[in-house]
Amino acid sequence: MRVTVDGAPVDVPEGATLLDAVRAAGAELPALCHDDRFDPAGSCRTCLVSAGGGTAAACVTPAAEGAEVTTDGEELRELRRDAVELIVSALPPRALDRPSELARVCAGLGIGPEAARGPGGRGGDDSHPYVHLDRDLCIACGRCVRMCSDVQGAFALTLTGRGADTTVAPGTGGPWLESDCVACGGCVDTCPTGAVSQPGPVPGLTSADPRAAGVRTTCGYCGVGCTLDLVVRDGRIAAALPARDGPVNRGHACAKGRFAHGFLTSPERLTRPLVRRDGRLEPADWDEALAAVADGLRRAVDAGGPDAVAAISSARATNEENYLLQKFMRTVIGTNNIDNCSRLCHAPSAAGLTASFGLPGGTDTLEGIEQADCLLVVGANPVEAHPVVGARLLQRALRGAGLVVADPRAVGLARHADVHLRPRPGTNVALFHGIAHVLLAEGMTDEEFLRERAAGLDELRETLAAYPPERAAALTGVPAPHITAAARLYGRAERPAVVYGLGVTEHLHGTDGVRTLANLAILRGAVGTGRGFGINPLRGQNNVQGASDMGALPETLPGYGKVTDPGARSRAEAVWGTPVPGRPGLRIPQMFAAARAGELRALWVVGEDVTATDPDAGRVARALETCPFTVCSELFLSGTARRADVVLPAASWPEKDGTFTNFDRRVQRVRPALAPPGGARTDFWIVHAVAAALGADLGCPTPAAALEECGRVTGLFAGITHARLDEEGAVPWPCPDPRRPGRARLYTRRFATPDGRAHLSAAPYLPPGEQADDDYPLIMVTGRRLDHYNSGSMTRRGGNLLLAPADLLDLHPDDAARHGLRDGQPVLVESRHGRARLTARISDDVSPGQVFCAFHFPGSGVNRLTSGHTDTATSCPEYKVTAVRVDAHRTRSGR
Ligand SMILES: Nc1nc2c(c(=O)[nH]1)N[C@H]1C(S)=C(S)[C@@H](COP(=O)(O)OP(=O)(O)OC[C@H]3O[C@@H](n4cnc5c(=O)[nH]c(N)nc54)[C@H](O)[C@@H]3O)O[C@H]1N2
Ligand SMILES: Nc1nc2c(c(=O)[nH]1)N[C@H]1C(S)=C(S)[C@@H](COP(=O)(O)OP(=O)(O)OC[C@H]3O[C@@H](n4cnc5c(=O)[nH]c(N)nc54)[C@H](O)[C@@H]3O)O[C@H]1N2
Ligand code: SF4
Ligand code: FES
Ligand SMILES: [Mo]
Repeated sequence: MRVTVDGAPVDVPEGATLLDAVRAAGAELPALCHDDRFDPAGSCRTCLVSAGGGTAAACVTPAAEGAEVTTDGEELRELRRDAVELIVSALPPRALDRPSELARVCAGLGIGPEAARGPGGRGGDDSHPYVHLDRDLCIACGRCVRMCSDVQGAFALTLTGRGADTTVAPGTGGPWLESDCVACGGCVDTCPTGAVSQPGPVPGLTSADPRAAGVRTTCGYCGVGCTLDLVVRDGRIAAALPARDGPVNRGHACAKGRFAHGFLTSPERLTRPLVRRDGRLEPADWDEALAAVADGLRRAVDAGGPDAVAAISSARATNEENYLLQKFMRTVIGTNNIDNCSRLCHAPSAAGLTASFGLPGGTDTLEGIEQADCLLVVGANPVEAHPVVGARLLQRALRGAGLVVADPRAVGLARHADVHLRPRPGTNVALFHGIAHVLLAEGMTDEEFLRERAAGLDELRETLAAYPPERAAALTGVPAPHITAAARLYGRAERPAVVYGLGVTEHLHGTDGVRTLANLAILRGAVGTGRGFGINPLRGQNNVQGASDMGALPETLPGYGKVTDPGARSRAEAVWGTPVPGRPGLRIPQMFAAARAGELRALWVVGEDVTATDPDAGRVARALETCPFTVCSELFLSGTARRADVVLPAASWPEKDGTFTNFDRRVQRVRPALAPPGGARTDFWIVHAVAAALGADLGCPTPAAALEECGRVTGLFAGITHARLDEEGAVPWPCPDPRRPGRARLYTRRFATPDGRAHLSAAPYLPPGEQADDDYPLIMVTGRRLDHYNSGSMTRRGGNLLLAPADLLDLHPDDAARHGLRDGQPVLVESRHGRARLTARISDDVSPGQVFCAFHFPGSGVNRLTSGHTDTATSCPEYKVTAVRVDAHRTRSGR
């Protein structure tokens, strides 16, 4: 559509406003109550233009074909100046002292500090570690409130007071810290005056500020992959601004990526290698530490051959680092004993999605969510674990998409769900079969799709005969009418989307869970169509997709060629110039078992605190103690590092160069904003150095060269280079061709299975590995909380600790009463495997007979409770089902 701005023609898309047109024409216009991230309100009148013979607020006026807009002219300027002057007059003079959008607008209109004549003295709120409120600076534009409701969906803020005294405040009335604020930083980033701001050296800095120009990188916490601009002052991150053109996050972020950077400068950061001497870890220089590593690895190989050595690679580290470590293990040590924490979370997704569709990733791109008319969110809590995606899903539901949540707990999205299914933990397969049964019984399947593009319908139909809703209800505890209602919502939607998480995978039959969930998308023909969202796992760690893509897995090479496939091996061998072992290596649980059995003689753990996060921690600790030589590359002296013979100090994501691959397969750049502290080095440097200490040269001297080399091993990433990413921002794989875009949406023509069809699974429901009994009457589910990240090694070192100071055990009021437990009371939790100490939180977010806790404080010992049961197909631990008993924990004083 073409409009004219101050006499010059400009093209704008359908639905654009006059403000969009003005900006597209390169003209400046104040817009103090507006932000592109939410719909306009049109309340401040600072964006006045003339159009259609009158004066209009540009932000709320739709642009029409041929419209003529004027921004120039003394009269219009005067009107805008009056509007801004009126706003400014209520503020105290200091309001214009500091850089802010308001200050820039005033400068542009020639409004000086004398215009600010307000009395001030309205006070503020600095209870929160990351968000401070200075009421004197608030102009009640409502942007923070709308960011909070329309983007984040937290609804934590409101405007209170009358007339000129109106300011923002938490809706709960009390201090900000105790409000519903989730610390996404949205209010801080939109506030035009700095009234709501991040404390620190650059208060009031926002992503719209010309001062912002930070180092553009990708968040190193979760798999969403938010683009952040890191602004550094005095060697610290002063702000991590959410990039408005971030391909995934579009100007949004969460409490971790946005604010949780205190760990970087923690005095506990490892800055020198440590080597065990006479039983104690002592500081050493790099030469000594590397010699000790080389010596330990050599001895292990001498004593037990290459397969006596294993490495756990880090899903926190970059693609290039993972590529290098697996290359090191395969070509220098000569073993496939390499794995990563995908084993602990989405290995069943990789296996299940490959079996169903052909490739081990989600089927579509997050953008597909925008078209979905029904969301089926299963065993995932994105509001806490993938907040930027969670916020998008919530907005989609608030704007009318149907929402079915399947989770035993009342997670954040469940509050907005049309149907909340609460299966007993470990009964997903029965639930999915119940839904599938209804889809078939009520004719809600896509016959043509099933005929043309799917396989396995007859076998599935036979299995499903045994799962009418009533039987599924008996197995899962979900009332039959809820199962039917969910099936109808999903089954009648045009473009339904499935989003799922660890509540599907971390089970004894996790791979069956993934496959039988995929059945629903196949039955509906809602996958491989190129419209909608298909089925997508919310992968966890910042680079867990990438660690697996790069071949840090015992059974597959970079790009998922099987180590047992001579063709795949020879392709890698041609690039690496050395033979690649053909025997699959050990998976993480098998590594520990081999260590306990005396067969594993050296273990190198990179960036994973296995003593805190692997299940049945007592047995993990025993494995590390039995293993004759262990190395740990870490930021901190974690439980795993404390047990190691050599500890190597590593750099963290804001100190690294490389790439991460997010949950929807987008490869994005990671760029260093800071130097690692002291003698800490990147994992890339460390792997090279260890290889060199063994007399080997791994080639690919830079991360860019490593990614390029990986592209020669596998076509999946052949078209992706650092240079290309620097230009394009993000490129999804598969991307075999540097001149063509990657494929964000898979299978639009055929599935990647050998026969090109999507495969339905007829696996029956089988019960979980752990069962409650009289001794252990409660089922414990473990998972995540918003403010902490996994082992908590990073989020416990900084302001997030103030937001969530301890691991809590959620108990239903009935169970609390039965066990005589009060809210806030210390509680002893015991399972068949160990004991843990937590703090009781009484809440009906959990069902009776179930308890929930996170594992973010290793000291509380949650993973001493979890069992050694693992997914039968992939060895992913059954973290979601542990039988426990609880007891009031008596302290020494006897109270
Ligand atoms: N804040 C924060 N964010 C994180 C992380 C973190 O530690 N903290 N970790 C990251 C990582 S590594 C990962 S893998 C992701 C994980 O992200 P999610 O998969 O969303 O996380 P979880 O909380 O572990 O589990 C999801 C849900 O599964 C439910 N559930 C348990 N058992 C069952 C079941 O049998 N059936 C069904 N339908 N649901 C069940 C639980 O109640 C829980 O709400 O999060 C990532 N993001
Ligand atoms: N009970 C229970 N346990 C679980 C789960 C559950 O749901 N329930 N979920 C499981 C899942 S899904 C996962 S992914 C695992 C996660 O388990 P982990 O991978 O052990 O957890 P993280 O805290 O993410 O961090 C790993 C360690 O890496 C270090 N680190 C961070 N960045 C870097 C880096 O760049 N280089 C190096 N060398 N080190 C770095 C951190 O300091 C931290 O100690 O936990 C699993 N454990
Ligand atoms: S949603 Fe995930 S990627 Fe985005 S800022 Fe938060 S932790 Fe980082
Ligand atoms: S920005 Fe248009 S009325 Fe406020
Ligand atoms: Mo994970």
